[in-house]
Amino acid sequence: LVRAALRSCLRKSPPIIRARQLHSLHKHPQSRFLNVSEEVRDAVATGKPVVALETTIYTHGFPYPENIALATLLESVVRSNGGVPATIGILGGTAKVGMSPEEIIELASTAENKSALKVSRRDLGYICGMGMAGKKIHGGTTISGTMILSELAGIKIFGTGGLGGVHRGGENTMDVSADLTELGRTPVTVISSGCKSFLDIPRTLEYLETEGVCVGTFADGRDGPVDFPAFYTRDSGVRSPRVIQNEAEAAAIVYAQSRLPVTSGIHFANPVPLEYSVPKAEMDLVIEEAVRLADVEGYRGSDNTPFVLSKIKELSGGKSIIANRALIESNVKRATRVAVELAKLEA
Ligand code: PSU
Ligand code: MN
Repeated sequence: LVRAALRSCLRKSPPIIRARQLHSLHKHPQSRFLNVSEEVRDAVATGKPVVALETTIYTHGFPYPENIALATLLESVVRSNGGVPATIGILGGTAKVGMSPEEIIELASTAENKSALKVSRRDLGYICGMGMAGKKIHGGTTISGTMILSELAGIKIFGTGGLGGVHRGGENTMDVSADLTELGRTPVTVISSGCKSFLDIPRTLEYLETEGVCVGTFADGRDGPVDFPAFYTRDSGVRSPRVIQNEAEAAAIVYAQSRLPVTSGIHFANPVPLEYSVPKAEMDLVIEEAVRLADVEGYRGSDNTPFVLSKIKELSGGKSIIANRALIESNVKRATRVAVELAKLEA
């Protein structure tokens, strides 16, 4: 009787079943809502360094056709540094991890008529469900949306431009990017150039601490305290909680955290390359004006970030676009090197 009870107990053992189901999800992540390319599936299964790339920067950030040139550049940066790129977005209500060049062109082309949705955690069920109901919508995934899909596909490293944050006045509006809560709950490492200073950077860092997110900034041999970068500029006036020197240190942190019962994400900030940094005072003026216009014209909620970004572009001329492209490229290269170091540790 005891043996029979034990046997039935074992059979029901939920943690083991759950672990197996999770494992099989990573091995066979396909479903009617999620499509992972064969190349990415194979790379994940064989421990190759895979780097996730988001698509909101193409649908809501860069204009067409520069966005397609950027997407192509970023994929080639990953490959030439020894990684496998996984561009992630939504096509007709299906989440795609590892989009083909044709799929990227189809999604990026929506920038012309702004027909794609900006997809963060709250929008994933909506856009996939609408696809099932016959309304095929395309979507560019934000950092939050891209992290969820990366994790489902077994991808641990993700390189992009800038992180969302607590908006100025967020203590009243409660406009806090879903990127921050996602970093608190999803074990993916995001490498970006920090956040643009149209956001409240001190409150953003406080929020990330509360969410349990490790935040470190690459110093590359610089001594002394290092600022958490403010996208176009290396200084934000706010110290980075942690400083790391190189990709090997970053990978060791990712590896250690994955072996500990800590399931939050990690953010490594990569300061803009010096030769492309825009003087802070110059950028501050532009940003003040962009934030003022958003307020006057009533751009709130998820429309706020794209509006402010487009005004910054307009007011700073081509300069911000050049810096933007240079820093994304540098972040994606950095992300690939971290993924390569991590693959060595996991081999
Ligand atoms: N910040 C930038 N560039 C961007 C974004 C933020 O400097 O392209 C995009 C990213 O996709 C990010 C999203 O995940 O905006 C955050 O939007 P929101 O602030 O509405 O959460
Ligand atoms: Mn918001």
